[in-house]
Amino acid sequence: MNELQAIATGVERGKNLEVPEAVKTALNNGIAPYDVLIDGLQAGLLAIGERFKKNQCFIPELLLAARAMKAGMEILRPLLVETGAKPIAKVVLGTVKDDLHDIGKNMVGMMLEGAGFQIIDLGVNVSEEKFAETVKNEKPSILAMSALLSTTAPNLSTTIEILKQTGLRDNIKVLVGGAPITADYAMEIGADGYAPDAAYAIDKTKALL
Ligand code: B1M
Repeated sequence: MNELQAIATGVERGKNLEVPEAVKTALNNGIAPYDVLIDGLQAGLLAIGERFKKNQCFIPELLLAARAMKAGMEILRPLLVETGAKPIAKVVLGTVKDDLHDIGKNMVGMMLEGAGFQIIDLGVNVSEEKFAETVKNEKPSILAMSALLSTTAPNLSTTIEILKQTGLRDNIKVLVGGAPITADYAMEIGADGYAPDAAYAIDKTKALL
């Protein structure tokens, strides 16, 4: 088994002590941090997601896999976000109300931070009011929202509506993403942009400025 497969298998099996060690080994062997993230950590999580879909594993296994992924991401974080430069722009980031998925959002945050943006991460289960209040107080250039469930995707739309009602919408660009979101859906709800993954989120955020 090569280094990346070892990381993916470790995540899939929820080995939160072994995964950081496997990440360090891969980095020491010269594998790039981004490749470790995508082809190692994320690959493991996607694999367990497929098993979950087929009822071959259950929520506790998903939680253990998510914990192992996060343990590996902590090793990568300083390597992905290292930048001494003045921030390009401020981004408020969060996962919408009723949605507890944060791994993809955290990846987007890390990648944007690495690309020189200042990130204000509101976490998960963020209400429309909390997003609006933060936009009002922090005056970011971009509001970046994740939704991972088809049942929570409409909360992207209700947040945009509240921004309109409170007069905040015109001063900000809204970027949305997450597994159930498509470019068409983003356009339909009045977002300014959509990105299918964390790498594309950087290009899209820069393009929106
Ligand atoms: Co959940 N879950 N989960 N889960 N979970 C999914 C999302 C699901 C697809 C699994 C499945 O059925 N195959 C399914 C959703 C189905 C749907 O709605 N269409 C699902 C379900 C049903 C649920 C529950 C309802 C299960 C239950 O209780 N019966 C429940 C809901 C809880 C809640 O939120 N209220 C639930 C719970 C959980 C856990 C808590 C156990 C755990 C989350 C832990 C955590 O995040 N801290 C969990 C996990 C781990 C998953 C899977 C396995 C992995 C999600 C993930 O982190 N993916 C997932 C199956 C899967 O994705 N294959 C699943 C890796 C991550 C890097 O990808 O988040 O898509 P992703 O992010 C990508 C892109 O989407 C994009 O970039 C990222 C990186 O490339 N992106 C953006 C994301 N945000 C972006 C923002 C942007 C731009 C791009 O701009 C702002």
